[in-house]
Amino acid sequence: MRLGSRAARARRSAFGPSVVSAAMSSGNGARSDGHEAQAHDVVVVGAGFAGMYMLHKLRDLGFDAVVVERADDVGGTWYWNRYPGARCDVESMQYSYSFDPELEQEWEWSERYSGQPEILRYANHVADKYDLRRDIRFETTVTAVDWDDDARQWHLQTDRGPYRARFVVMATGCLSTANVPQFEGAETFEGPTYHTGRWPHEGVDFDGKSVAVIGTGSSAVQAIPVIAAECRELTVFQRTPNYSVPARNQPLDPIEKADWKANYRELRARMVTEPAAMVLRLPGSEDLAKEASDDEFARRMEQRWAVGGFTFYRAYGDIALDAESNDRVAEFVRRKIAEVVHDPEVAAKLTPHNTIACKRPCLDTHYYETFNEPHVNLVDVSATPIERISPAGVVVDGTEYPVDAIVYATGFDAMTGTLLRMNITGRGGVRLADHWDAGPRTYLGLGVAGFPNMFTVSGPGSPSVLTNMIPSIEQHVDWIARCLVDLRERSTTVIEAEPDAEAYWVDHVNAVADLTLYPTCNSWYLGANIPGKTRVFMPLPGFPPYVEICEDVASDNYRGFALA
Ligand code: NA7
Repeated sequence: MRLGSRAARARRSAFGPSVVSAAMSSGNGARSDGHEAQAHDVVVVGAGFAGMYMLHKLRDLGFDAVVVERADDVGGTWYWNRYPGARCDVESMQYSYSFDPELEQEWEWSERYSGQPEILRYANHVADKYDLRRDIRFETTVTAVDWDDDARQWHLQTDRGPYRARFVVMATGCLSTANVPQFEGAETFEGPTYHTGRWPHEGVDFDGKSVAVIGTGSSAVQAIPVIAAECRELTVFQRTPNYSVPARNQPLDPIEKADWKANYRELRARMVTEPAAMVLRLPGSEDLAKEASDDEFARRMEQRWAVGGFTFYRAYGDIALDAESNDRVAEFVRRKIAEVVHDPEVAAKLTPHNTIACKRPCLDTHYYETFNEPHVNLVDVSATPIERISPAGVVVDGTEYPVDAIVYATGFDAMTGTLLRMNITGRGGVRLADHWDAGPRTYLGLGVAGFPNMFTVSGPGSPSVLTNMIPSIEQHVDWIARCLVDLRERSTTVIEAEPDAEAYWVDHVNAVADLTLYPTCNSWYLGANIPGKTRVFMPLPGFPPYVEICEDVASDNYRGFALA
């Protein structure tokens, strides 16, 4: 009954026949190659967790929506990042959708933190349960997105034909464009190469092989112990040492799982009152680390180290704010590295000296311990960068390290990379790449001035990557859906961020970031990992105040957006 009525509603355009028929009759629907553009109320780009929920929500509300996705199945991040050891750093009972209590109750997570295969199975389960695939066009890559001011709609070009829509929702993920450094001679390497974010679905076997891993970020920290266990010899090329805290992964305690399931509503409500949209195993403290006595500090940090996970970083309220407190916590981790790693020279190389947690914090399972293995080597490339890749291996400072395979754990062009590669052109032919020349500019991380009817999910300027992504995604999708319903009810067809509101928001995000220690090191949050990328802190710290502002803006007739 419910499905039937939804299908019936979905058959017509939620904005009436005007979108489709006007566009068709304007002649804009036909491509020169004769392909007729598919017309929809909304085209969603990306079928990860954001795109899947957006589609489900839009269909439920009676909109005619379609998703285009470059992969051949759902899952987004969890479709692509299949590297050995890939695992979510957010605990599994919290890294899941909250929108349907039935889904919450029926799905069984097996570990404290879910591995990639289990999360991908969950994504597939969601796609099956809500019959999402019928409105997802797989293996379809968007090549251009142009706003048509006369027809008040977007034209999307894809490698599988054109689309038209009143609205576009960019559910393209924050870490979806791989960063592969352009090492001289890379193409001459005779063995296989892999990027962690574009890992093949099958056929990777490191048994008996000598493997290079380039990079020591979150992905490498997860992959290195697992690859080391598989291969004959592992050589890690490290440019910047990283702080990592034990994850303490383990099978999920059935009592804990039952407790979450019995109290999901209350716990979900609590999650969204937390700065990173997740409930920690030990409550965050507002105490100041620099004021704690030595005994108290040691007791508290040891306790959090033993519990594992992000709770470590909330031991004190000023870790992300005060350099002295931050260094006290950093020193605690440095001492742990020295305790764990047997060879003092290796320990020294693995020891970071920058601000802790200003790069994306890593959680691990036996990361530092892995460097005690006799077949694991560490090459410091901080002072002497990788010179080139030879047919046989990696060359640093004139020394060739021969390997059978190279793993690039070199990260992503985060938050803006995928959006900019889509060739988006807004009002007056302005390119998004030009509008964002000095760094991304958004209003609330949801809209961009000059780019009407385009929404970004967890875009730059929103808390996104500083939070548990699924609640952040749900908050954005719910906001966008509410907005589209409000526009439909008011027969409003265009919504666009006002330049002043956008400018105010960019300043606000910078001002909040400047209160923290985040801008003090070269992280992908700042775009500092991509040569030539403008250095701007992209996400907004603090989930609860952000949610409040979004609610307030919507309730105040979408303050800061122009409605036409
Ligand atoms: P990251 O955190 O950006 O890590 C990339 C790593 O690659 C990092 O250690 C970089 O060193 C290193 N890197 C990048 N370019 C080079 C070159 N040219 N030479 C040597 N080393 C290099 O990406 P991840 O995939 O690990 O993490 C992203 C995840 O964060 C995401 O999947 C979420 O799980 C959270 P650097 O520090 O820049 O000196």
